Amino acid sequence: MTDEAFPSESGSPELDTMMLIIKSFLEHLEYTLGKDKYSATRHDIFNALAYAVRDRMVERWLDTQQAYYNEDPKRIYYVSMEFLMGKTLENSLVNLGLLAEFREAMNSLGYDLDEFIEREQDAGLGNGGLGRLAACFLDSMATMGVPGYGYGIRYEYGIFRQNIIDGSQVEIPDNWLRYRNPWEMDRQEHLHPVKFYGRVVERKDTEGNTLFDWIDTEDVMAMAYDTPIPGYGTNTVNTMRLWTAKSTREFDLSFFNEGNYIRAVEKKMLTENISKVLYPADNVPEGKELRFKQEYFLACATVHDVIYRFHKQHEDLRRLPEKAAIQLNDTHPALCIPEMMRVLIDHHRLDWETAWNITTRTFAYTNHTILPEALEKWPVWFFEHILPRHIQIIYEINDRFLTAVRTRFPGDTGKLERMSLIEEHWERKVRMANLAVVGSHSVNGVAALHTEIIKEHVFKDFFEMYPERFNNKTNGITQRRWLKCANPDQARLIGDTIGNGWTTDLYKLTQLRPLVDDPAFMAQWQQVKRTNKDKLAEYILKHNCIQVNADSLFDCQVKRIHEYKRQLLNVLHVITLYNRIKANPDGDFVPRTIIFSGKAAPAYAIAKLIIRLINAVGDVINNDSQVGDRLKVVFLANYSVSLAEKIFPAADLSEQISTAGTEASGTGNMKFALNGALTIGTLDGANIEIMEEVGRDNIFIFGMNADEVEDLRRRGYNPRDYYSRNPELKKVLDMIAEGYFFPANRDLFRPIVDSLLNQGDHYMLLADYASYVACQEEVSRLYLDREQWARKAILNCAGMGKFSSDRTIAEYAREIWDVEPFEVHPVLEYRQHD
Ligand code: IMP
Ligand code: B1N
Repeated sequence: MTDEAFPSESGSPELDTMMLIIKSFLEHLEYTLGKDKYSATRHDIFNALAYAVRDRMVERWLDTQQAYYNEDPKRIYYVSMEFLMGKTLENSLVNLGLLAEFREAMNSLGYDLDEFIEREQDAGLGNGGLGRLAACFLDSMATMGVPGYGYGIRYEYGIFRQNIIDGSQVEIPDNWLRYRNPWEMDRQEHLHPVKFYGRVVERKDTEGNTLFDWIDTEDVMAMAYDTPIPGYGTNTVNTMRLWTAKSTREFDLSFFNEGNYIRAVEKKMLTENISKVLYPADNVPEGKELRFKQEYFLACATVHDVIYRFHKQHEDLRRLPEKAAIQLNDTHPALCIPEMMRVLIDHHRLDWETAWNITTRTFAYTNHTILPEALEKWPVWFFEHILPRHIQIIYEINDRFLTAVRTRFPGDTGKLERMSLIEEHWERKVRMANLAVVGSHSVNGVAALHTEIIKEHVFKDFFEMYPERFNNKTNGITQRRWLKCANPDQARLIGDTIGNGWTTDLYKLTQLRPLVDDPAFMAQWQQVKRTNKDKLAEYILKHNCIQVNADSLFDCQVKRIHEYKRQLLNVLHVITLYNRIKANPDGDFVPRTIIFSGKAAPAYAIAKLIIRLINAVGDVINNDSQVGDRLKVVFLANYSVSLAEKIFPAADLSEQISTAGTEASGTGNMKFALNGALTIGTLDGANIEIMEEVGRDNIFIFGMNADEVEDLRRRGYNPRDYYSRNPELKKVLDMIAEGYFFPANRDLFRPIVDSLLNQGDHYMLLADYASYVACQEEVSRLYLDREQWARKAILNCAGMGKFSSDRTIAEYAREIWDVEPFEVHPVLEYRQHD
């Protein structure tokens, strides 16, 4: 709808737009999908609609890419094993500014746009926060005119679908491509070979230099699929490029010689397994060979593409750092570093120092976790077997690096041991975090506290050696998806009151602050929340068959199930409330609906048991007529981007209760607050910065801070002290241990209580229990005063300016990437050059 380009046909530009949409939709239904209105399924209608929307992006997409080629700005490559995009239709329409037009066009054909917005499959190519952050960053880069690309893997199966059967998690494969993915375009011509296995031979060239040939390899092809990423209200459309594994044309001749055609074909097919499935572990690494191959597959294809694009316009690779920045989303793509070295040295014949200089100036690394078990370490024998050339390069990097350490800190062998890229235990391993730090010019954490912790603990030695490399980039979220799309009523109320500037400048929300004294605004605000809660209550009734009281406090903890996130602490509080009601059945209690949602890694037994416990506790409480609607416990199955979009707008209370010092940042905390929920949380991750922005009076903080946690651990923590001294806590734990919530198998939940009382309660739930329960009492008291509550909710939303991913990306652009916003001019200007 390049309205400037064409004179109006009907005399009304709106009508022209409508006609174009309808025409485009009908043409796709007929010519792309080969259907008419009699044969079209709902999937067909969705696909035709999606193609019509994609058409609206394509011109701007080509123009953006052409403009990048012509003007040659520095490109930013965000490399990530995960992109948790969720649904695309509504977000694209919002960013293109065509939501109303498409709604009307579909209406005139007798279709309800919302049905198709809802029907779309989530693209769930990620586990949680890290993958969703990558998706928010793509939206912000496109919106702010950063010439950015997302590089990842096109998994055929994304994060599993979670069913709850008899209270337990059951995993169902996510066959998200079954009804085709209308947003992607395959790029058969962008095909890179990726080598595995084989051996390295040395030879001399005519000048006597040593060259390395990696031969007898088994090759896989990486083929590109591109998805357009439209900015909000701009002409910029960036690219997300995902790689899929294709077998090479060659068959294994040895099988042919044996006359075994089928074996040859089978082997060929096995190589395509590399991009088959996303590993469903969040914050725990998967030490599997296939995962290692996936990581190298992404690294190799991406590095080749970056260099290929650079080479289209430049000769001299020494200029690469001026023209490209590569951001590593955690260490998962860190094999890019030795791969870049290999390409520069073995293919382009650069000397080591030049190659190293180019590499370190190009790469930057973001750390997302300090959990020691989550830091990636790959066995040296994996390298020797699968990437024999890379282990040579890593050894060389390490030799040179350790020489520098020795020079800086003579005689400090402990330091050498700790900083080495190789861990020398009974099984030698490559420490991927050390590799990423040494090979990058920037290392950042994702919230202020997290960055302090990596400087003082995880990377202390590295910080001493390279202080200038370390910096903080507090995470953010895109307000286009998490407010404008997810919560249209609140977005409209805000827009009607302070205008729509907040969609691209979230700090504009501060203008809501004075409105806490405006009774009319307050009433509308409360009405919006109530409507959202009614909708979620309907969803709960439909999916869980539980009737919840929409007037009760919606108390939500939605995130991956992990011990450090302490869903179990929340459960202890729930049982405490239950016991109080039972002890005082006629007492006055502030009614609560406790909502949980989240997936457990399939191999994480205790996390799965926590899901069972939540459901078992829910069964007892929800069916106890003495409790009534004063307390309900709901576990919503299959937490995903689209379920999150339903929960955040309906939440009153956001549970952010990780042990201080364990949650790197969190981003759900920001989504809740933006949608007008109050936070109950520890001084962990970005909660601290949320408190700074909304004010100490507008957030519920409890428990130990990170220093106190460390202190207590050093002094010796004994969970039994808390158990024996607190009768309410003791009773709760005894009930779980004795099978109160599962009489059919009274020992079922014993391992949970054991982990607390007999295995050290690593995340210190018992130490924070009393403070948490007391803080929850304050929450309930405040909820009785609905006006005070709404005031604080508004002040939370008003304070969220800092947490836009636009701010985060602006900081990366200025402080790490050194890029300026690049303006793509309206379509017409470029067309006229032709
Ligand atoms: P890519 O980033 O390598 O995918 O290239 C992006 C865009 O750059 C292409 O779609 C073209 O618009 C433009 N481009 C690439 N090569 C050329 C060329 O040789 N001449 C003009 N434009 C080019
Ligand atoms: O990254 C998010 C943070 O907001 C969260 O606090 C942090 O927990 C999360 C291995 C991870 N850290 N590490 C992972 C994911 C998958 C995997 O295989 C680790 N995820 C986080 C965004 O910064």
